Amino acid sequence: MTHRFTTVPLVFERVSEAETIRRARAFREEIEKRRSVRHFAPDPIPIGAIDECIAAAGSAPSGANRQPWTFVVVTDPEVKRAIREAAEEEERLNYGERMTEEWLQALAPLGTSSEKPFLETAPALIVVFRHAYGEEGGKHVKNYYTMESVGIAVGFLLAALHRAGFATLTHTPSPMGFLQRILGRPENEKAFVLIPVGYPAADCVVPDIGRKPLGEIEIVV
Ligand code: IYR
Repeated sequence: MTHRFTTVPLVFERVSEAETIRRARAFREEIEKRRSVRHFAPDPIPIGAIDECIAAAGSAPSGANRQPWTFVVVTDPEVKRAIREAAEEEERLNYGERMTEEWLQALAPLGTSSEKPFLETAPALIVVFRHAYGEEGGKHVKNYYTMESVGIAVGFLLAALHRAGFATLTHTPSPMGFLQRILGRPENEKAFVLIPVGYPAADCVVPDIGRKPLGEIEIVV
């Protein structure tokens, strides 16, 4: 019954140590410039680039290679408005009742609120769905490490979108059941994250925050 995949030679370009360090540094310098953007220009984006970035995300490793993800690209203003309204409804409950005082205080320096205009101003929203289980021939099949798998794919996606020249935000207006409903996704697909994509507004500002230095996050044993 069980079968093994046939194998093919690995396509892999091994480069010199100096080139490895150069590439690692170049990537670091580029990805360090990524910031979460909450003020978007209404300018349209080349949607073909979004397709490329989603294809890059879809190349991520996943548990048992189940690729337990769907990426829904929303550009229709009506659908964006419906998503904004539903998200703000959840966020009003989050900020008003559900979030603890400690959580609200942790967010206060960022100045976020239940108002989410970027859900309409961003020219595209990518909603990433996690397949909690799979469907094959009407039967449920188990998926593995879906949180980890989709998290890795979203990392690829954010890096690809940044590389392509887009600004992004990772937004989680939980609970996100409304996204499954509005976008008509099946029962097994759970919204994982909502990513507004576009260009920053001309007057866009971001919080003046730093990242932990390497010495604080890396331990070499
Ligand atoms: N989802 C809410 C609250 C929020 C939570 C965290 I943790 C953040 O880093 C930022 C916001 C919102 O998007 O406003």
